[in-house]
Amino acid sequence: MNKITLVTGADGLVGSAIKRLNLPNAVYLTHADLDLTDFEETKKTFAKIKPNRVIHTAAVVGGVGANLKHPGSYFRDNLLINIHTLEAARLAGVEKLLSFISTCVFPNNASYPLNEKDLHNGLPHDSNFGYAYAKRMMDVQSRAYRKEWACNFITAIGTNVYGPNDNFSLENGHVLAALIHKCFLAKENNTDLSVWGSGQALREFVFSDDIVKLALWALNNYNEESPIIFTSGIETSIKDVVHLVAKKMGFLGKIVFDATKPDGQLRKPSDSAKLQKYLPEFKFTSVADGLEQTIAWFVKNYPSIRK
Ligand code: GFB
Repeated sequence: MNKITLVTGADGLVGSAIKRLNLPNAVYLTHADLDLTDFEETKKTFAKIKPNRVIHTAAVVGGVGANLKHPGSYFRDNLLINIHTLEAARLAGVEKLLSFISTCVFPNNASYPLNEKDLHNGLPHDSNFGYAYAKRMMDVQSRAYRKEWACNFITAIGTNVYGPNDNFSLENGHVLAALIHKCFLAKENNTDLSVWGSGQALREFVFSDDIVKLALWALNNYNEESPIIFTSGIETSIKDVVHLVAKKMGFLGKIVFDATKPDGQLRKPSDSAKLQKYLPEFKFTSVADGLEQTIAWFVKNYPSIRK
């Protein structure tokens, strides 16, 4: 019998990357198809589709700017989305569910590199505490459902994911998407390229197609109660990455760092040991290659991009 895989957030960065794979017997739900903050609708939809497996990528996300502006709605909407999705999956008898957390939800004062066991050992960074607590509850809910109902619900922890069909909003997007959009406009309008913060912050940038390969591996092979971090473990500074974006886009103008804008967490290096134990041969796409593919996608699709 062919197993049905339901993908939530199919119009998002990771969801649309999964959709590009054309998985057999997959059902893709976008926000327009189903409002996951509405439990009755969610329960009905899951009961109708009867998925065997779920890859839950839907979330209300944004970069440091959006998180600083919307801690309340990010907490409320992500908590509702996650509680409803996992409960509807349980009621529908889903055999395996994979959901996503991100390294920004770790305690701000955690020891480095961030390790899965430290997820709840301290307060998250103030810049995104609403989102962070909502996402941490997904780990709690997955563990609790495993204990009470033997649900095989697993969680993967992503870092700063980027790629085609990201949200390229100048104000609310994640850094690489926002910088590509800004650089495109600066080149077109012959203006400076303004970068937020000091440029000293470090991030582990992981290409969306890599996250999808790891997600499918986990869906088929990872069954542990504790989360697993999907990271290359390689940090890149914002300063270096903005020069890489400018080079790849042929921008020759001035790059200015706007100290009135937040740096957010200075760094959040995460531990790749668990992933390497399972997949020692996995090869991550380099930031240079991933940026090349993302920029090509952006230039080809502009202006019909999410912004
Ligand atoms: O992707 P980002 O906004 O979120 O990265 P976080 C922010 C870093 O990039 C900060 C710098 O150091 C910013 O100063 N930056 C420079 C910019 N220019 C820009 C710009 O034009 N736009 C943006 N957005 N940043 C998020 C969490 O943290 O990480 C989310 O808040 C999520 O919840 C995401 O988990 C993965 O990496 O700081």
